[in-house]
Amino acid sequence: MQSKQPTVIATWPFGKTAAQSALKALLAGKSPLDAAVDGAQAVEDDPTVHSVGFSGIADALGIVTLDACVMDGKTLDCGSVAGLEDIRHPARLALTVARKTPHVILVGDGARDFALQNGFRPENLSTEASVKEWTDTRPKPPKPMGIPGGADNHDTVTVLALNSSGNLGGCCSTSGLSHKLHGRVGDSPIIGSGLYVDDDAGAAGATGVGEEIIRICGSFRIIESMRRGLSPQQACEEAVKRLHAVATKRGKHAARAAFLALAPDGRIGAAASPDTHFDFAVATPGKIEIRRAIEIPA
Ligand code: SD4
Repeated sequence: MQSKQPTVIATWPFGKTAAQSALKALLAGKSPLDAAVDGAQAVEDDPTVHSVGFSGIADALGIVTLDACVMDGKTLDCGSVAGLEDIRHPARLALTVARKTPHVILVGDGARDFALQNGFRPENLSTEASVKEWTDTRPKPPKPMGIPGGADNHDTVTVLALNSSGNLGGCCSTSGLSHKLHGRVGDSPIIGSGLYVDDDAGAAGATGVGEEIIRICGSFRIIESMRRGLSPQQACEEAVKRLHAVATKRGKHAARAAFLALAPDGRIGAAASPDTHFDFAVATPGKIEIRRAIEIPA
């Protein structure tokens, strides 16, 4: 088999941190899945990012709850945690769910207990800056939940990695929509919505308003389109168009969402709904760049 160029793509400008760490891990011989988790973890640890991991923006009750999932394109093994409190590395915990349990999803206290049993350390995930941002962006007068898709209440790190053998791995990690209802789960820990990876077709991931992404099974949809022969770019554009069509059918304004895809041969796709300003990072050996996704008119 012809050797592929190791490639990592990751959502948003902070995806640069993720892509750099993941590429380093890939080049050191880690699997694409382990590399993707390393990449996400670098963003989870960054206190300046208020939408992922440590220092994430809290929910409507002021509690930070994290969602994440992982998927291995070779085996289709997957793991996920949702509504996780006090643990800063949900992506690694999702990987532990995949590797150490017969299950796919653990939620809430069960996920937290599992983390503690597996050596994860509990800590307060809020920082002075994240509490200030929570207060400043809090809907006034208070509403049960922030406006989905508002400029400041999103951003998930989704990392897709390809190694030289053509194996793919992916990971998605977020604190979800800020000011979400306590207990709300978005697309990010839902296999097929926030992430889907299959070496036979490709890897895809999402960011944006989870409710809309779940409604169209966004990432699975992209991978199945690629399996039928669409390019990663065509498949991402089709998913955004579908999301808009569903919103129109429901008589709603299309919420912001964006998709990324990586083919087993290294081709990349990205598309977003209007005004999303969706930037993503692309890393290959010796090169890292930020690209802007095409926005599809609603
Ligand atoms: C969610 N999709 O919880 C996440 C949030 C996000 O860009 O990615 N925003 O719905």
